[in-house]
Amino acid sequence: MILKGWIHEIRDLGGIKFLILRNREGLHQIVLPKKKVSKDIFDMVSTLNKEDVIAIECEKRDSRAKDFEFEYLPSKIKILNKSETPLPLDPAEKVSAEMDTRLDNRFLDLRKRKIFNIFKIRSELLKYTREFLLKEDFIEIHTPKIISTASEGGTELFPVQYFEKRAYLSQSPQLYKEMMMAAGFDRVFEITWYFRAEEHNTRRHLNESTAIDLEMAFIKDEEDIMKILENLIHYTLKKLSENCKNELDEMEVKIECPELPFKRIMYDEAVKILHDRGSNIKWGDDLGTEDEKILGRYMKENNIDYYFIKKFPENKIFYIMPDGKYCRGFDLDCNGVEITSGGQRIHDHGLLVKRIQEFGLDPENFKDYLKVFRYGMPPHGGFGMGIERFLMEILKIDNIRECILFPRDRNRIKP
Ligand code: AMO
Repeated sequence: MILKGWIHEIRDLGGIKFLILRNREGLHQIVLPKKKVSKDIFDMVSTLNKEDVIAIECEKRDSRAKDFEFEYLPSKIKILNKSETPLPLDPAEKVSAEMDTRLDNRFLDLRKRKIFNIFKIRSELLKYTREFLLKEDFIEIHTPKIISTASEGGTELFPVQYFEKRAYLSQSPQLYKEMMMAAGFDRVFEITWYFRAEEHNTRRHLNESTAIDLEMAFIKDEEDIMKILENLIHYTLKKLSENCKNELDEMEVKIECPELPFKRIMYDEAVKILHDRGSNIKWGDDLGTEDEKILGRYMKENNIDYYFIKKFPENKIFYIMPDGKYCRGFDLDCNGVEITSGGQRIHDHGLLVKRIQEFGLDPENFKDYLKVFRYGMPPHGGFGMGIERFLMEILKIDNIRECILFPRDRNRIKP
């Protein structure tokens, strides 16, 4: 058989040498007893460097080593490409590295098993998301990422020179997914990019992030959306726990599938809990990072990881349906981190214009969007779930930068 991969480690014990080869499947032990392999191979192993790429013709046999089920006896070793030394980063993790060094050398960082696993699980998560939503009759769409006006209200946009015009990178497919409701698609989803020129430089913010965005028509209220969301999370977590056992074991993570339905907590109730625990949040304020954490701790004490916060004050965002002094928007938080927000939207043109004005925005800037509401827009709603935020919570990862291949943050636009 032939094994191909990178040299992870070389051990020379005099009468026997060991090569540890790494590839997508994991680590493999190559044994070279002086008496059993040719002198050429035995000598050439000493000329190899860590991270050289090699192909080995070998014979497989059971291993007595505690870390390996099998080992391989080589008859031929071919160097496919040499690696330079010293390495800027050690994928064998004998020496740990700072986050910046890791991200500067991300291709080497990604060779680490635990890091590779994050992206294997991310890929599986998106597979099961698609599987669930397609089964629920959603249509996958792709909307423009170069846009002419803000979609979430005024700020936080990256400008782009679009020939002689000023354009922006899309913050969210919000307005387009709503247009698809007017187009009669009824149920759509998009696995999409968010570009947000936020100044935050935190462990949970990226300037370029990805999300699962969804919109559905003919809903009764926001509960219809929340049901789809909790079922989606339940389905994906169950599938991941069944099908990614090796990756999760290697990462020492256990996925607990949350019970359905998820806990619902009203905004007023959340504010009361926060006041009892020392927060000075005022009624009408959005929950800040610190408030989210306090609430997360309260839920954890009650053995709850995933919980909805609903019945927010009506000033949440202009396109969410007001309901007296409240609105039909919701957030889904997990362990003190907001992973999703969504709600029922306004579908009446007159009310939407009024709300845009009340939020201090100019309806002129929303002309193309507003037009859609004049010719038959059904009641509708949806949500946006941050993929990196969700992964952070599933895999108990502390820094969001770990959950995207090449993070873009306040200070980083390369590699
Ligand atoms: P919102 O702005 O709350 O809502 O975003 C939805 C979800 O996307 C994730 N997210 C982010 N993740 C990392 N870094 C960021 N800078 C960042 N910003 C947002 C979060 C968040 O919960 N249009 C609405 C959704 C809707 O109503 O359908 C929206 O964009 O997990």
